[in-house]
Amino acid sequence: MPHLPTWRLRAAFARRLSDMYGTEVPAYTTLLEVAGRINDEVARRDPDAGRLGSIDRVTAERHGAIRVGTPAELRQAAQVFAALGMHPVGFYDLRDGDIGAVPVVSTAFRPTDPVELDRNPFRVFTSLLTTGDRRFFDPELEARLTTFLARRQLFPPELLLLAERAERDAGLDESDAERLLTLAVGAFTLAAEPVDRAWYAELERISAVAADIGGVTSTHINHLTPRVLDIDALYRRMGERGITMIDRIQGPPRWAGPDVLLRQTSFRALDEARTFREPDGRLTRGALRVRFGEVEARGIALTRAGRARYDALTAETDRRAAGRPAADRERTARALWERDFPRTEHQLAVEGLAFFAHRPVTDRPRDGRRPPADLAGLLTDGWLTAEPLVYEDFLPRSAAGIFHSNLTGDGTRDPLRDGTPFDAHRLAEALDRPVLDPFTLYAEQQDRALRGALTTLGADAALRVLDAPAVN
Ligand code: OOG
Ligand code: NI
Repeated sequence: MPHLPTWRLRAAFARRLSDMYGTEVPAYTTLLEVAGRINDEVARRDPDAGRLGSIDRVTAERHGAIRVGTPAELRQAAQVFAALGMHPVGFYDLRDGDIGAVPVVSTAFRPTDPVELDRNPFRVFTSLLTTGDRRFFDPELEARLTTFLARRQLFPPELLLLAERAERDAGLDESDAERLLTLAVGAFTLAAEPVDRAWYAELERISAVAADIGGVTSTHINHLTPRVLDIDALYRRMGERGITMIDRIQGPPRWAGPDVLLRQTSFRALDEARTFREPDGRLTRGALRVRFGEVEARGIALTRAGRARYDALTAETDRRAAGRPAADRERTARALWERDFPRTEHQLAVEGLAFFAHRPVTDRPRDGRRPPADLAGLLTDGWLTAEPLVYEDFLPRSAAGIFHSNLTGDGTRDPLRDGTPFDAHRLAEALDRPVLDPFTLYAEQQDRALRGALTTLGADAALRVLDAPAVN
């Protein structure tokens, strides 16, 4: 029987999940329509539209978000994603942001190889409830949560076995693939199981996210996010269709310079009908509103130095725009960016602020001249071109902002208590798999391309630029 390789499983999963989510959240279908139309318009008017990914990749591109309750559940989710060629990248701690702290730590499962990313870049932001964090949960509530979570099974054993096999064999035959996909989509579908009203409400007082994770017996996809080439146009057009978006687009401002990192915005999903079990045992109909719609525009991946520049600009924007309306903030941000951020990709490359794949230019007469031995010279004199690498990850501040703007209440957090220390290392232990560092992945990709390009140019001296700190 034909073998379906990992990437086909991933692409099929992303498509089926999208179809399923469209039946659950109708506004998502509207969002896909509007995003698709805008992408076509941009592709027609802008010859550079494919610079950060082919239009086919961008049209199929989604990220999802899921939330789990225990390290064991996280390991099982990781097994399912490993079957699809998605690995944990990055560590995000959303517990003590100044806006909208939520009791979770997160990672993103995604492909890491550039070829795999081109085939299908599906990624899932995955959050783990930090039940041991005393700012949110006292020991007694933690114990009850642990008991509740230990009794549920998010992923059927048959799915986990198939996923192990798919990971080991880098794919499955057609009938096993069909079974894996059906079970995997099923695991992320909103379950009909009644929600225990009192238990849910008790957790909701602490955090709506805690209730969404620990108040029910299954998990579900929280949102699925398409990628759009002009997010400002999308924001306006969704408003015209009567869908109320949050008050702004998170991330860098719209400006005349290069698109970097990630810009995201979202809207709250409507009430969703759920069955509740009341304290007296009766079943009643009610509604919950925990899921939302989100859309994003992706830009160039920044190096650590570039990211530090971005973080500094964001902090300065916050300082100046504190207490002002969203439109003022956007103007303030734009003015600061125009003052402090490189206005061209070339400048980003020369200053080592963003990641690029360098390609050799071999079709120019050189009159026997040798390539210079520094990256800036190689770029400025036209020996190399630099293709930007797309940012494949998330921004903790935008994530916290998006979580927050879609919650019902602020919940309660006791700031006087200490949080449990949690870092990438501890998350890797919980996962029993390494958590990869996004900066290292981009740097390796850049490095490989640059070595190849310099070898083609015969730029022996220039190979030494690889050791210069500005490169990554
Ligand atoms: C995850 C929120 C983070 C993003 O795009 O930054 C996120 C969640 O709501 O579970 O998806
Ligand atoms: Ni998201």
